[in-house]
Amino acid sequence: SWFTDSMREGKPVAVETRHLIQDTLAASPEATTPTPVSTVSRYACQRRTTTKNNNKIFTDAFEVLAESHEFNDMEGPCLAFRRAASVLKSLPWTVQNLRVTEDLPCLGEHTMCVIKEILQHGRSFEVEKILSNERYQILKVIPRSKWAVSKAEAQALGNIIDEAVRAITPDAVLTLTGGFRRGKDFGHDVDFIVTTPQLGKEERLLTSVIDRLKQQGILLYCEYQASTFDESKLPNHRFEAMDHFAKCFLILRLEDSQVEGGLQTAEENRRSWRAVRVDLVSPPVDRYAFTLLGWSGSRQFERDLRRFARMERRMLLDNHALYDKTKKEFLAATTEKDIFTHLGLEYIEPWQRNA
Ligand code: DCT
Ligand code: MG
Repeated sequence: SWFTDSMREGKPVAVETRHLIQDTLAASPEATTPTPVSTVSRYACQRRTTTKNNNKIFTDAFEVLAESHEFNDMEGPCLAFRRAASVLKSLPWTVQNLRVTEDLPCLGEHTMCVIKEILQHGRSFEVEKILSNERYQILKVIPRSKWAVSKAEAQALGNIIDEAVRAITPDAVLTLTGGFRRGKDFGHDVDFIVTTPQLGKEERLLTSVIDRLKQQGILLYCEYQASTFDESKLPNHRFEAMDHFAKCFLILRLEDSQVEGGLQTAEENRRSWRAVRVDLVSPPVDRYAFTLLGWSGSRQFERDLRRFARMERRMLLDNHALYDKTKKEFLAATTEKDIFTHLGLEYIEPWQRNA
């Protein structure tokens, strides 16, 4: 099995993990003891998580459990399994015994039981039961039925949109964000941010891009949402999943000839083009850094970044702004690094945000 294979590779059992905890949090006595103590932060924004997952056997099981709870509207346990999976994804080593998990955060009784089962039997019976459940299978088919987009296809789309954007506003900036910015090889869509140096010009830009794509005959579907962003309504104390900037959800027709190495379609389905989902968001330039950080994900990373800001710094972070509740002032940022600095966090590269 995968697990015994990785055991044979002889990966170290208790490798010291990187210490990412800073200032107040690092003042715990363990931080100064000479023995290597695995200090993994309970916040994903203080962990570096690449796309290389050394604990896939466990995190795949947790993902099934999280989904199953999600399908049953049980948000609490769902989040608990996602958090546990996220912690294991950040480890530069494979969990090989229960003892090493004792020092890890976010692992509850239930997740420990699953880890124990997998360590003993190479699989979890609870997970297998869910996988054989008909309701779970049906609900699972719905998200699976969508085609995954490849990196080459994302790049090809980037070129097409970049050309459209530049034809309209030569000094506009287009940035690839979402999972592809984090170095993922596949995604369910391609996310881009587009803005212009002149404040206020960005919203019209998006509608012009849509018109151009339509004229080119490659726009298969478009849902446009005008900006509802109102600076005077900041800071936003209410949690909202999405921002108020102008955005659109598109389905574009991507020609095989535009993609290096060809399309990712199965042999039997070979045709000269395929439909790809694209998200475009267009914030005013002074909000660009917040939007980039928010749209780069992962969802778990974003969730913990906001939670960290609120719980550890008394700050409110969203895709629009960062607000310091103690100083009662907004903290401006032109880059993502500025935001990490304001939060007193070490900078985490996009490819280390796959929490
Ligand atoms: N996002 C968020 N909260 C939401 C929706 C999105 O914080 N409710 C952020 C996280 C990632 C980014 O926006 C883009 O969203 P997705 O495309 O859904 O995520 P992704 O990481 O790009 O995943 P995929 O690779 O499957 O597209
Ligand atoms: Mg995406």
